[in-house]
Amino acid sequence: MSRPDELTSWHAEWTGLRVAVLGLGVTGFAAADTLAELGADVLVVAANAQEERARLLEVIGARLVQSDLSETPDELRQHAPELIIVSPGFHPDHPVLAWAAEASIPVWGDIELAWRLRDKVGTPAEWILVTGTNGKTTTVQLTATMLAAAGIRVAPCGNIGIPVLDAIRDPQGWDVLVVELSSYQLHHLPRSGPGALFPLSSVCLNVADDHIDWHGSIEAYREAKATVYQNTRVACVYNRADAATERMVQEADVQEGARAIGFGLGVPGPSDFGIVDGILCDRAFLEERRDQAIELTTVAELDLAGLSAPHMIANVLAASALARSFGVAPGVIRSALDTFHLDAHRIEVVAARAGIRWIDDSKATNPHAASASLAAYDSVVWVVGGLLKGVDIDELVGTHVGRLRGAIIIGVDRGALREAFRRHAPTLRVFEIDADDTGTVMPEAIRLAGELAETGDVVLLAPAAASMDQFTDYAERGRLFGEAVRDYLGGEADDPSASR
Ligand code: UMA
Repeated sequence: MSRPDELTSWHAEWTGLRVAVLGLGVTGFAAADTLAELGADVLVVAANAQEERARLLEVIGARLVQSDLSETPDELRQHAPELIIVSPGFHPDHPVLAWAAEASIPVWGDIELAWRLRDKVGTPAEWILVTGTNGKTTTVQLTATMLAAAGIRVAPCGNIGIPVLDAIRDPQGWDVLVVELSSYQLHHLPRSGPGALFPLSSVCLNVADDHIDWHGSIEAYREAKATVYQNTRVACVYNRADAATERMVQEADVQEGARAIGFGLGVPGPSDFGIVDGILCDRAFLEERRDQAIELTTVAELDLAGLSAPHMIANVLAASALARSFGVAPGVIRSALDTFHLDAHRIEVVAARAGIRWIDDSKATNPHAASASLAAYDSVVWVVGGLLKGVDIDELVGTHVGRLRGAIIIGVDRGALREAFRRHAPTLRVFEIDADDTGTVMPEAIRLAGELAETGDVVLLAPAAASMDQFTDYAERGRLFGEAVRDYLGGEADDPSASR
């Protein structure tokens, strides 16, 4: 056994361990900070390290090597690391990872490191894992809100933007961590051995084409996602409308007694969550033997909270299943949902005027998310495009062409979209924005959308693509969309909250 294998506790002997951390983003900094606190000898290697983080590394006593990492830097070789912690964004074929494999240096992701260190404060928290192509962050937030409403100390963390390593170092400790895991983070997780996770419950919400360029194939992407169910102890929650997720549960190596629990918009079978006559029901965690189903809430109530789009109801059902697996009472789930607010840029109505609603779903960064968004409306002027990340856009266009009044193509990968519209809707009015300047993309798109839209229409930003070609991130893309809409309407918008 190598030394790192034996390191399965915060209280183990980490002092002097030579560790290299790859990357100095949110994850890399949290890993370096944690390892420095443990007394390890930390070298951070990253391209384009942020100045503030580089300065903080000095304060905590970790060293930094800035390198484009096209090959393994000498300083890294000289450090002779016994362990490497890799940030999620590093491609599996990265030359430094190939070097580590050749030199038999163990490579862990931040999630594995956090799992091994989870006993820092008191009794370790239970972990609930959430992955899926779409809906992860919302489901994490819903689950955490439900648990918190029951008085449970809960931290949402992971890919949501809060490193799990920060959560496990909270001085008060937590009862439950609800951990959002990206396919990148899952790719780096071991399925067995000393670093394997044993979550209380887990869910893969759905799988559709995304991040194919990173994983290499849809099969590799699915395989990474399936890791979420490995060793689950209580509930493997899957999507009844997505057979791939059910198969993942069937094929996973779970703990004895773990149950497969389905969720879906139809009538639930035994051991499922679903809907009967507009009532969301739990048929899995029945409290009395004679109960047929437990009422959670109604579609009408979700509508009042802005949560009644079909994919949002699915997220609510999945989150309810996870919360129920930790024993949260149905009445608590209902009241938690009453006060829940969706984050910005997720089907956010930014303005409404003259019967036209302007909706920002900039978070729809892949075709699957955009499809769910489009399906919620009958007549749409669609603002679409950006970085397509190697996924096929043709089917999305073909599926929704009947509900389109027109389309505005933005972003760099316009060719595939142009071709899809030409094939599926040769008479549809389609405009392209050929702008180099970030500041002009949205104003131009909104002006054209305004020309196309008629009363009863929705102008929907659901790009089906990543934003980094022209914007810092999806949040900036959404913010600029909102600003352009408000400028275009000249301050005459109605109250958007009145027109969900
Ligand atoms: N770096 C290199 N070479 C590489 C890759 C990265 O040097 O080949 C360096 C960069 O210079 C930078 C650092 O690594 O110093 C960035 O690391 P990173 O890309 O892994 O990103 P972090 O800042 O650590 O943030 C990551 C997640 N990012 C990615 O997976 C790309 C964040 O998810 C997450 O919130 C955070 O950890 C905390 O867990 C973001 C994301 O876009 C939101 N996720 C993707 C998604 O949701 O689709 C997967």
